[in-house]
Amino acid sequence: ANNTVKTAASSQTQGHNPRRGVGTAAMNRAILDHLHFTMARLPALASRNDWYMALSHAVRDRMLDDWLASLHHFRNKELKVVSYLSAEFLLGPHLGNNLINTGMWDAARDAVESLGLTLEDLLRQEEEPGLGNGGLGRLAACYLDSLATLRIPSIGYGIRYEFGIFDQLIRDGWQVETADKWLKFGNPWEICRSEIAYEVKMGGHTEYHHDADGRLAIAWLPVKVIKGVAYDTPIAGYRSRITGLLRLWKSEAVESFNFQAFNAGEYYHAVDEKVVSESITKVLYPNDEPGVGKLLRLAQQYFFVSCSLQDMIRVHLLRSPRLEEFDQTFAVQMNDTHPSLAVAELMRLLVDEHGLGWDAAWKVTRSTMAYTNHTLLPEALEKWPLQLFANLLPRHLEIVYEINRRFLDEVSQAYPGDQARLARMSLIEETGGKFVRMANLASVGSHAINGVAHLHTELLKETVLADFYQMTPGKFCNVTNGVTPRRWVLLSNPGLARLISESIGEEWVTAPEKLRKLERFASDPSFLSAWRWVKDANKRALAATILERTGVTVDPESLFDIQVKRIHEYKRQHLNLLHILTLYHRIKRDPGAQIPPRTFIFGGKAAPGYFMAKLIIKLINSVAEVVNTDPEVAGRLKVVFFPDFNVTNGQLIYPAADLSEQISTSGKEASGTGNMKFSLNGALTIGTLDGANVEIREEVGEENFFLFGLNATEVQALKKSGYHPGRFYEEDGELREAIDAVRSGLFSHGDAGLFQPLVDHLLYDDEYLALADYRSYLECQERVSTAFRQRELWSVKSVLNVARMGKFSSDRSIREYCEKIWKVPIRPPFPH
Ligand code: 475
Repeated sequence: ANNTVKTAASSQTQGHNPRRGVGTAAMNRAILDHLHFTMARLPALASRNDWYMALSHAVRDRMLDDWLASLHHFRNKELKVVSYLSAEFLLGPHLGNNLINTGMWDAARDAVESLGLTLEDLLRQEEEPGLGNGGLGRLAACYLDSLATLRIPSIGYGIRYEFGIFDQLIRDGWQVETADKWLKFGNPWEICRSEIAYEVKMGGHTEYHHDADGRLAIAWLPVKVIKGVAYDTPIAGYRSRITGLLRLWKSEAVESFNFQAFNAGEYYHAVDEKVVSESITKVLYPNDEPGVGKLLRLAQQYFFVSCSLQDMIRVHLLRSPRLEEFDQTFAVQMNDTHPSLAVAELMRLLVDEHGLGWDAAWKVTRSTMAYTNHTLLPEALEKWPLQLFANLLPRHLEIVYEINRRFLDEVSQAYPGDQARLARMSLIEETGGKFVRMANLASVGSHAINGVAHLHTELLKETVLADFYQMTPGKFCNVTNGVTPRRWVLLSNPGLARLISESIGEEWVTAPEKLRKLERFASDPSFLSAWRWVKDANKRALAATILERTGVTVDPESLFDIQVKRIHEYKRQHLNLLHILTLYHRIKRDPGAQIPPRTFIFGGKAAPGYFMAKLIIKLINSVAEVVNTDPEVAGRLKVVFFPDFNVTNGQLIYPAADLSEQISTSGKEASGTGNMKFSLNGALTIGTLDGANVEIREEVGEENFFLFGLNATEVQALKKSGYHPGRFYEEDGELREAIDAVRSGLFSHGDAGLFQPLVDHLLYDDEYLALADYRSYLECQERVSTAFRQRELWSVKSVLNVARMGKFSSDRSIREYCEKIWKVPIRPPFPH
């Protein structure tokens, strides 16, 4: 930068990167040094958290050489930088992952043990940064891992929420939310860059005047200016010597603006202002919240998008003064529509602040931006009430209108006289209140639009974005999601990772297609028994934690049947419940019934304002209470709600599953990524033809996947012909019995009213066709039970699942983004 101070040292730093000592002795020394100099603690008085902090600082130190070298890429004109804009990054704990990716695990473990501690204990100390709701945020985190592993210069841009996703407690069977205070004990992984800060304007109005040269100049006179400060977190690639950058923005008051009238009377007013400014990045919004249009959420979106684009422009100007070439410096990916204000903001920065003409600015904006869609649920498509948008972003509304005017001209040229199409494609919705449609803004402003699984992309083209597809089919492509095998196998399932590596070598970690080599071990009895041993150990570990957290004893020999994901009607946790209720009734009817023991494990958070989802949690817990304590069940069925499902808990849960529940209504789950984590850890899937399930089944083979239910076409047809859930209820005795039991108060201490809303919803609406798929699901579950009786065969299927899951590595997804969308060359792997 211009303000770099030249010193004797600065001329000799480039290219020369001595790695700090990574042996056990050096680590031991570094931990003690940090305990002393960073934590200011004597070893005898240090808490476990002090040791965790000292170790983490020692590890971070050792990541800095690679990181500083990687930051240099941003200035290299030859390298395009991927900028991943996301309102959420659900990272999960850093320490273990960084130890794995940098190869420092053994040294750290030995150093910690030489100090009389265990690495396991220190790992447990970390509060995970839960800066996301679920799939979308976790996907962003997997992509950062892959970008760094593939040595692609990248920056993840987002929001440094002070409170991430709430912690979930279960009280009397109900979900209770508590604040996630992840920063309470400090965050050793981030570095505050006070000097990297930008001002963000909000509110007010615009004025037009002619400048000295007679040109029209536009001034936005805001009522408020907020400062965004960068907090950087290094993201280690797997043995790649490249460290990616996650840059999160924290909002602060602008001193000059707020404190300009600094006198006694204004002081408290100024402090008030500071509180308001800092509130922008206070809290992560839960998804699935009914009642759109929270001003603070729009402010968050604009805030992080503006800081990020200003930062990118600064970086670009270090390379070249020509902003027309911005698209050669950055490829910007918008993770859903949450960052789609970037289209209007980049136009504003280029036109208003940097003097580009509209056409030049539009050309470079479009060729820079790309948009990923993550949902087909029409109610989840973001739109902002026009008045609210106008109040916060008056200049952006003008820009949106201008984009829209020009765009609708193109539409009417392409489709003369098609008024209905114009109304549908407009960036402004005008039927029943006015709104700005963010998916339309993102689509118009991007050169590429992608869905996250093959089926999802096809449905996108046919439904929510059909008009855009018809007009510009070439913009559309599919990139099926993936997950990182580093966190989701190496770190979370070390036993399985070791067995795999001992059998086929270690290449699978970065070349998962090599997992295919496991296929020939599927007929080796001693390998299969080692495989089973690993799974059983994982099940015992989960059983111990379940006992500790819920007081429920579960049998590690039983089939672990697991559904963990956000609670939502379209994901159909209640369909899973109907199966449990049916098994329960079969046992009650015939206490000697041959039912192979099963443990049903649920986990997931409900949006705090989503009543039906919360009622489903209550019902799971209520059924658990009755079933788990009924002596006639005799331990054959256990139901567990594992509280506070998050990344940390996921790392324990996925490796312990026998059966993965992926039972959404076909056509509703965009992709799913939990489905991939389960199968990669040797679970078999019971699922519908939805999202990435379709592709998982194709890969692992239909004989190794339990398929049931209507497909997306049949779902559409049934809905069109008029769906009457009541008929399924009338015609299926077992279904009736299950629903009647819920209705009777059997699970609510006789309170027949408690679950009435859920029952009514199923009988009279059942938007997600749980009753239509019930019988097919039950029959399929019987095939599961039969298969599980033949343990050897089950293990073969389990091995084949893992062997054939290579496609679902996020490395493959990132390579596809590079090729199809970002036009970033794939660099050869780092030789190690
Ligand atoms: C899909 N979150 C999964 C996953 O592509 C898919 C929505 C609004 C506000 C905040 N967060 C959201 C999502 O929409 C989300 O997580 N979507 C999920 O994205 C990754 O695998 O099918 O439901």
